[in-house]
Formats: sequence, structure tokens, C-alpha cells
Amino acid sequence: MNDNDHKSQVSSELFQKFAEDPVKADLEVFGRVTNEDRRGFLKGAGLATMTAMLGAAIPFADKMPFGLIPVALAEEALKIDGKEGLISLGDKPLNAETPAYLLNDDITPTKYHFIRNHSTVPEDLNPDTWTLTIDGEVENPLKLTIAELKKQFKTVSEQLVIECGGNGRAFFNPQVKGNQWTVGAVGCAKWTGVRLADILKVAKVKKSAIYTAHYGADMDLADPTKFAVSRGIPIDKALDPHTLVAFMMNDAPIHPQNGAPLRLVVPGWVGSTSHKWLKRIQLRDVVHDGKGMTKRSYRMPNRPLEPGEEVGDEIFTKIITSMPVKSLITAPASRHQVTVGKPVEIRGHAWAGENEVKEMMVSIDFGASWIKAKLTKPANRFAWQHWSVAVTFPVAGYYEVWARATDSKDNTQPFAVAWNPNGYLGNAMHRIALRVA
Ligand SMILES: Nc1nc2c(c(=O)[nH]1)N[C@H]1C(S)=C(S)[C@@H](COP(=O)(O)O)O[C@H]1N2
Ligand SMILES: [Mo]
Repeated sequence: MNDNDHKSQVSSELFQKFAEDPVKADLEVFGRVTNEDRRGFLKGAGLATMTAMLGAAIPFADKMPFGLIPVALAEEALKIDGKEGLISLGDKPLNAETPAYLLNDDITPTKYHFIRNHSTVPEDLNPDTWTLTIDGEVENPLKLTIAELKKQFKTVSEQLVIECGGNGRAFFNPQVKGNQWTVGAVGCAKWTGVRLADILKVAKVKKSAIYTAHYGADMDLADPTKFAVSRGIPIDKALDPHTLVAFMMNDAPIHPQNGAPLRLVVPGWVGSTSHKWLKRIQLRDVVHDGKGMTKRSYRMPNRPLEPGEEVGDEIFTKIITSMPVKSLITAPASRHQVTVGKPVEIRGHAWAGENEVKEMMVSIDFGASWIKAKLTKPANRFAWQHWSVAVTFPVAGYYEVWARATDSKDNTQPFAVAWNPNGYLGNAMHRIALRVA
């Protein structure tokens, strides 16, 4: 068994334990269980257990909240075929996320872009025969080949963030159903295509159109007469110049798993709006009601919920639009060893849906103090921003680096998100483990 296999086994067991019986798991891992203790910090027998599990002393143990599971014990590392280094969450439908350290590039290479499918990749992805239909509330319905799209409209290239609405779901407590994405259901590739707004101009959208409806070539796994998913966006977002109908990803044809030969990219918004294998966009005079639009799909409750609270569908009135402010630590890789007393460059990306990130902070003492990082401007609107900071670790031992972005509207990342039963919008701070020797 290699180190990664071992780590992933430890972490699965740990998650399993906490999912099944959190009180008992607390007792086993931390050595005590009262609510009083839960508010305290790790010390005594719990600290000894933790130090043994990590194989190193914890210099800032007096700042480590009791009940915290160190990230060193909570990361999975499995491999799948196809793309490189992605972590598979399930193969039918195929869903795979990217470990944070593989997202270190400014522009996410195709091989590292995550995959989120509701069904299987359609069989026929021939770009020469592929057509896009625009219909519904338009004066001039269109049916265009990809060659016609390229010829009739201006081609644009932009670095655009796509993030799944369920990214971060694995950190919800109590655990919720759905793909257990940790931090890697996000990417910022270079997308090339035409503006949806330009196509809609030629289609002559009627005043009655308020919403789009997206249809692709992937059909429901259980019922092939139904679409795998069919979401839409308000007309304003459809007309945003950064909403693209893309035919290239990182200067090459789109990867089959990422929606070849044609997909929507609705940057900054919940990933499910960026329809893959795109065949048709219908303009509607009502909010779209396709698969993934109704009940509690991609919706948030209209009031805060108690963790684990059971509620009816009727309170899920808020359709998710923009994704919240968030950041990743992409270097060093979690669980790497660095040198004591020498500056270590810590870096990553930050993004904020419709907003811009204005400040980036890191902490090496479990959030007791924060260090400001250098932050770049986005390459274009909706591209993620890059940050870096040199940090010197005072003494040897186990550390965690936490990262926190704040956006132009003063929204910042919480330590833990407000619970919702679908595990959406999980923008808790990213944490990595470092061994300092
Ligand atoms: N046709 C189609 N489009 C789709 C999906 C899908 O299953 N089918 N999944 C959506 C979801 S939920 C997300 S998060 C993004 C993921 O894009 P990616 O697989 O290219 O990373 O695609 C979206 N577009
Ligand atoms: Mo998603």
C-alpha cells in the first residue's frame, strides 16, 4: 500500500465514522465529548492522539479548535483513466474533481478540468454535422452549423471560471446527499467561441422573452426520451458579452467529457447553466421549468436552516445564479514538507462569481492571525485571480494553511458554511496541511 492509498483509507474511515456516529467518533479521535469541551481547544489525551496520527508535533496546538479534523487526514487521492490525476466520485454518471495542487496553472489545462455529468457522453459528437437551434420567443428562429457560427459571428477567447454548485459539499455537516465534491469541482480554462448575445441579436429576441432553456444531446440514464438536464438563465445573463457558445477549450477542440463539440459557458454562475453538448436554446416567456430547474434543484432555501433540518420543497424559492467568493491554495501541495525558518511561497487562485476579489489572506495558526497575500487583477472579467505570499514557519511540526478571499462587495469566506440540504454554495475557506522540518 502506498502512502496515498493509506491516507485515503484513513480519511474514508474517518468520514465514515463521523457520518455514522459523530459523538462516538469524537470520543475516539479526540478523547472526550461534552459540549463544554467542543468549545475548547485540543489538549491532553486528544492532542496526544492527534499528534500520533499526524506523525508530528503541532506547534500551534493551543490555537487548534477542538473537534477539527486535520486536512492531512481528510483528503482522498484516487486515480481514473482519461484525464490526468482527477479524483473520481463515481463512474456512472462520471464525476471527477481535480486535486487542488493540479489546479496550480493560471489557466486550467484541459486534462485537469473537472468533469460533472448527469448522464453519459453522447455518442455522436461530429462537429461537421452538429447544429445549434435557437427558437421560442424570437422573430427569426435559427439553425446553425458550427462552421456557420464561426463565419457569421465574431470569435472571442476568454479565461472563464466554471464551478459546480455542489463544490464543497463534502464539508457539510451533517453530511448531505450528492457528489461529495471537496474543493476541485472548479476550473478556469481558456474558452473560445461566439457571444450568445450576438446570435440572439440575429435571432431577434421578442420583448416577451425573459429566460433561456438549454438542451443538449445527453439523455436521462433511466429514460432516454428525457433530457439528462435542462437548465436556463435570465435573459440579461444570456445577453452578457461574456456568456459564450464555445467550440474550443485551451486552443483545441473541446474535450468530449467537457461538452464537445459545442457548449455554453456562463461564467461565474452555477456550473449547471453552462450546458454541454449544446443542441438548442429556446427563449421562453416564463422561468424555465426543465430538469434541474424545479423543486429544490439548484435552489436555496428562503430562510436559514438548522443543520439537518427537514423541510418541504416550497421553501426552495431562490434559484442559484452567481457563485460565491472563494479561493484555492494550489501550492505547495497539501501534506508536503517544507523547511523551517525559510520563506515558503504559498499561492493559489481566487474568484467571486459576478464580483471581483479584492483581498486575499492566509493564516498558519488556525485563523488566530492573518497575513495579506499579493493578488492579481483578472485577465478578463470572470477569470480567476492569482495570489501569492511568502510565509516563514517558526518551528518544525504540523501546520495548516488556511486561505480566505474577500470580494468587492465585502463578502468573505466563512470557516464553515450555513447548512443547506443539497450542499450548494460551499465556499468555506480552503485548508491544506504542511509538515515543517
Ligand atoms: N448537457 C449537459 N450539460 C451540463 C451537465 C450535464 O450533465 N449535461 N452538467 C452541468 C454541471 S452540473 C456542471 S458543474 C458543468 C460541468 O462542466 P465540466 O464537466 O466541463 O467541468 O457542466 C454542466 N453542463
Ligand atoms: Mo454542477
